[in-house]
Formats: sequence, C-alpha cells, structure tokens
Amino acid sequence: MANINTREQSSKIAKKEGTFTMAATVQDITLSVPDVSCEHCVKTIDGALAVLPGVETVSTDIPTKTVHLRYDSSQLSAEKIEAVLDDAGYTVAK
Ligand SMILES: [Cu+2]
Repeated sequence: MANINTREQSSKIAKKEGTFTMAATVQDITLSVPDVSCEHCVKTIDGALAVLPGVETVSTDIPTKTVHLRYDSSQLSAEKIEAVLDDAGYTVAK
C-alpha cells in the first residue's frame, strides 16, 4: 500500500561563504616591478602590501627589482595585489 506524501518541503538553504581551508590556499609569487630603485620604494611597497588581508610576508629586492609575496589566495587575489601596487605608483611588469 503506497502512502504518497506530497507535502511541500521548505528547507532553509544555508549560504556558506568564506570557508577556511588551512594553508591550502597560500600562494608564493614573485612580481617583477621595474620601478623599484631604492629603500624608499621598498618601504612604500612593503607598507602598501603588508596591510592587505591575507598577506603573510612581503619582501622587495632592489637589485632584482622584484617583490616576493606570500599570501592567502582565499582572501586576496593577484589582481588586487597588482592594483594596490599600481596605486602606490609601481607597475607590475608582465
Ligand atoms: Cu625608490
């Protein structure tokens, strides 16, 4: 004997955003920034990037004109990093 239940079910859909995955999203990148020329540049760049959410380490190297960055890609995108550098007056070379 079939007991058909056609009662409508309204279930709450839980929105899950910003789920944390431990360390799996940490990225190491090296950006080429040709305008790096002195300690002032290093301070400007390090200061601008270090305050961003998800940034773990920033180190700017004058001789090679590069910025090495370790960041959590679940909190920060490479595009955002480049935009912040651009705002600080330093364009990332492609
Ligand atoms: Cu400089």
